[in-house]
Amino acid sequence: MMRTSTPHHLALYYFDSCPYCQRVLVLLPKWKTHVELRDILAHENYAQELIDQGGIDQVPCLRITLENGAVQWLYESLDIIDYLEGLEEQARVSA
Ligand SMILES: N[C@@H](CCC(=O)N[C@@H](CS)C(=O)NCC(=O)O)C(=O)O
Repeated sequence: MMRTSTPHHLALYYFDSCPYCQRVLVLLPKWKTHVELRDILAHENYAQELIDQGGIDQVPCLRITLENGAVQWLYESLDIIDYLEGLEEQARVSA
């Protein structure tokens, strides 16, 4: 298994009626990894930082803060799911 460095913080930019966001949202309860939810329709500042810092006005997007403070913006629902499943798997094997 490819090892992913453990993130310090995760935040999902989303809105409820987005079907691609729902793909990710429905899986979150079954995972131990904590993901902060950032609704871009409820909070304009989240929408703004997604565009300004992430670079693309598209949800879902996972903002990954690494232990060293570096920030990565991961777009595409299936890539986000793959990433989070990888973290879960890693947590399981190292438990
Ligand atoms: N292939 C993307 C599609 C995401 C997508 O189309 N999201 C819509 C909301 S449902 C969006 O943000 N559209 C705005 C845009 O693409 O500019 C995924 O699977 O995450």
